[in-house]
Amino acid sequence: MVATMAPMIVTVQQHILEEQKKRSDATGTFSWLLSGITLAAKMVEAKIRSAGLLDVLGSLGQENVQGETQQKLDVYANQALLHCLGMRDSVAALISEENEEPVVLDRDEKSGKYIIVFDPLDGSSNIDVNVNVGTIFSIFRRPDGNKDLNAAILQPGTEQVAAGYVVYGPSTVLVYTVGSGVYGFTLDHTIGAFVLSNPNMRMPDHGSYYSVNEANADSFPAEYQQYLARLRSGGMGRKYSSRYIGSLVADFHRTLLKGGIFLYPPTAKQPGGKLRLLYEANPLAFIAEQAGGMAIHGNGRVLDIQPTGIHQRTPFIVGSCAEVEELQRSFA
Ligand code: AHM
Ligand code: MG
Repeated sequence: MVATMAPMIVTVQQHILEEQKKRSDATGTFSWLLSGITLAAKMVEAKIRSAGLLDVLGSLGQENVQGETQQKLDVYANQALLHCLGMRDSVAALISEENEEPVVLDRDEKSGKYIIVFDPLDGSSNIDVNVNVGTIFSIFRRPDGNKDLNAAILQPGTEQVAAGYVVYGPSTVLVYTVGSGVYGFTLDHTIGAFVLSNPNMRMPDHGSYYSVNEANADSFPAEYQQYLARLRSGGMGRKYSSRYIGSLVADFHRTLLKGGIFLYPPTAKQPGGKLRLLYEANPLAFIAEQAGGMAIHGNGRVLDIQPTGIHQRTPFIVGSCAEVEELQRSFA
């Protein structure tokens, strides 16, 4: 009798190792570093799953550096990432949405090769109502011979060596890129591992959804208002529906899978945009481009912005080429 083999599974760790083998400078350091992110993600997901049972919902009554009230799970997620990544020798600095200043680790230049930027729990105002939230991360290499860590931290998005996000939804999904395509993994609780579920993810060339907080539309610049009117009227040759969760990772994940466009334009209240460049826009822009989509801040590419501060904000428009190019043309 011939034994039947179970279908082969590929865990995220195996996948990262395979990706690294394709590179001549592979030392295993990078995969060890990424394993810190997956470990923290599993800790956060376990806490979120038990959120209704334990006393982890709701606000801690403290404000973070953006002046937003910190949710308890925000604090837990931040500590999990700082702990899991801070223990890796290869990490020189950690930049979190929840910390005003970079966390600089005492590493020499040779071992401390990487700088990691993250939003530990994006969309956390949605937790109390059981809506998807996420973790977003981005990894930079510390330039060789660079002693000034502050300068090394403020690199444009084109210099990212890896980026990804975890969406804590009905399933927990991790999506990442190291600049050679985009891969998605679903957490399999039976074996406690992220398993490859979406190989070589591609954003459709166009889609049928637009995603924006329309309550702000009256204060968008004219180009955005006219563009949204064209989407609604069928003036772009198809009928669009609107979808807005208000949780960036979830809105982005849908846009990656289904196509269409997500916009957070400048508003009267936030003339420079609301979303943060380093740990929200840049990682998702890198993933979108790697999947064949586009990400702009108006008349230019998000990844080309030279950051001037770690918590800087930017207008953020991301999605399928057809929809994003159409908007970009209005700024020409
Ligand atoms: P947060 O980092 O404080 O959670 O804020 C970011 C969130 C994004 O997840 C989402 O895209 C956006 O804020 C929604 O903003 P708004 O409520 O203004 O539409
Ligand atoms: Mg955020």
